[in-house]
Amino acid sequence: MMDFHIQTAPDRIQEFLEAKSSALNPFGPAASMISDLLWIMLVVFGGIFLLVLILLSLAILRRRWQTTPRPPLGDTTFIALGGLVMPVVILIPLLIYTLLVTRKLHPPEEALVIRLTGYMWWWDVQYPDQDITIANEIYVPVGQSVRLEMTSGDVIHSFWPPSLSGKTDLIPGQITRHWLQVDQAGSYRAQCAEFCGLQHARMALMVIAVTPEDFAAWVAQRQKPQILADNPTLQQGQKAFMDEGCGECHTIRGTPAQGKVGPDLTHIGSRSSLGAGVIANSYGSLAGWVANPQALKPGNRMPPSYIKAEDYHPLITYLMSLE
Ligand code: HEC
Ligand SMILES: [Cu+2]
Repeated sequence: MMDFHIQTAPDRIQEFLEAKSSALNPFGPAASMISDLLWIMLVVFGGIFLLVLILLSLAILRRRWQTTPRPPLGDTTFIALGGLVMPVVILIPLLIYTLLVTRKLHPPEEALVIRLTGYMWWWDVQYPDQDITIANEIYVPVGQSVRLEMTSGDVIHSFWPPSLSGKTDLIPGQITRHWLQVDQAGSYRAQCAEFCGLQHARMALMVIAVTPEDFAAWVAQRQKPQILADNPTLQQGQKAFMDEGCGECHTIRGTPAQGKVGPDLTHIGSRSSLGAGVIANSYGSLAGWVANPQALKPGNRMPPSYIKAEDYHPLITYLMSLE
């Protein structure tokens, strides 16, 4: 007798669709500074653009009004003012302001440390002090400074959560740092912002900000290894996972599966999406992904699997039970 353990997806899909990702709609101090800078530049340069257009129109029209020819370089003070003094007076303060903002974007020493490693085409996320590994999503407590220490396992990627902060590259062999702080609980979408191959566009990452209490509860939950319940369906599913070689590439903590090629699956059942934001996680989409990951994300580094029909439901049920 099989027990059906089918997750309802709507709340996950909702979370996914509502994830904020606009640089014009900041939800953290870093994003606010960047958007202020953006607006100031837009107003100043928009004003200059308008002024230039007005002067240009006047110049075009003047030829029709004036009949006496003028020397080609008429008014040199106008050229000196408009071409030299004005740009210096406008650009130097803006340059200083930009440099000051850039300085302030450095992450503080006192911060929650998260290690982020980019791979083609997914994100490995580790909390070294909490001993937690997840993938494709980052949980953070609201209002707390987070320092991302980032690197890449293959090519250059770039981390960009538009409504939270700026962009920082993930570079193989180097550690780059990024300051993340979220003011309001919610889901925020980040995206790889450096072209990194075929599925670059499908390399999203969810930043989920929760209250400090919820974060503490989340940490306690994520620290637990997976202990197999005394349930024949789940046991059959776990056996299928090991027999099919999934554990060569994936880790499920508390089991013999310790692979590091693909995302850690210790808590795959609670993941909001599969394939780094390709599809909301549900029983159906997970079954589809495992059957043929190349259909959902062509070119990704997971091969199709050939699982026995009778093992299929137990395997997916087992994976969904890993919360
Ligand atoms: C050759 C290594 C390899 C094998 C074998 C493998 N996978 Fe994967 N798997 C990957 C990689 C790499 C990804 C990430 C793909 C991406 O998003 O670009 C992945 C992604 C996944 C995901 C989505 C994880 C997430 O967070 O989005 C699931 C679920 C999964 N694999 C399950 C399985 C199962 C079940 C098996 C065995 C039938 C298996 N994998 C076999 C490499 C592998
Ligand atoms: Cu990338």
